[in-house]
Amino acid sequence: MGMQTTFVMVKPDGVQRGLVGNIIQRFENKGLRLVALRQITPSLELAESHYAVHSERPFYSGLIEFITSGPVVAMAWTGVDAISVARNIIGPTNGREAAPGTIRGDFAMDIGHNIIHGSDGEDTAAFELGLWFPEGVIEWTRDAESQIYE
Ligand code: DAT
Ligand code: MG
Repeated sequence: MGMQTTFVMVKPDGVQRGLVGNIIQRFENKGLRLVALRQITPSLELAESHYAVHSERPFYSGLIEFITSGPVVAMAWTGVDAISVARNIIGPTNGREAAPGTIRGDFAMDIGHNIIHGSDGEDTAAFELGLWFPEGVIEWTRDAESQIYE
């Protein structure tokens, strides 16, 4: 158990369906802390780097075509065990098998168009954060009380 930062991305289907706000709300509600946020239509190069681990899979070309088809919202979230916590919020890959209450369980009916990506381990998270946020993330801690009064 320890503090981790994980990479999360709302895919083009999630952006087009207007689910970005709902998705961010779930991570905030859980207690994770948003440390980076960026909307971008991924270049072919960025998409291929991100999904390089799947380059030999039969679905790879469709996956690249999908992820470069429009804007995505890339985020970094920090918290204790943030990688597995985020994966639990997201749910398993196939939306039809994902339990209600998870993002994929609530919003997805497909395995490819499954709304959201989350890093699957520490090495993956480090790689993906460096890829999408080469400038690094924002160092901050929450202190709501001091913001309520001037
Ligand atoms: P996850 O996104 O749950 O970590 P993954 O890493 O195995 O899943 O696969 C990456 C993405 O590739 C996944 O979100 C959707 C797509 N994908 C995976 N398996 C697929 C399949 N059998 N057919 C079509 N797309 C698939
Ligand atoms: Mg994965």
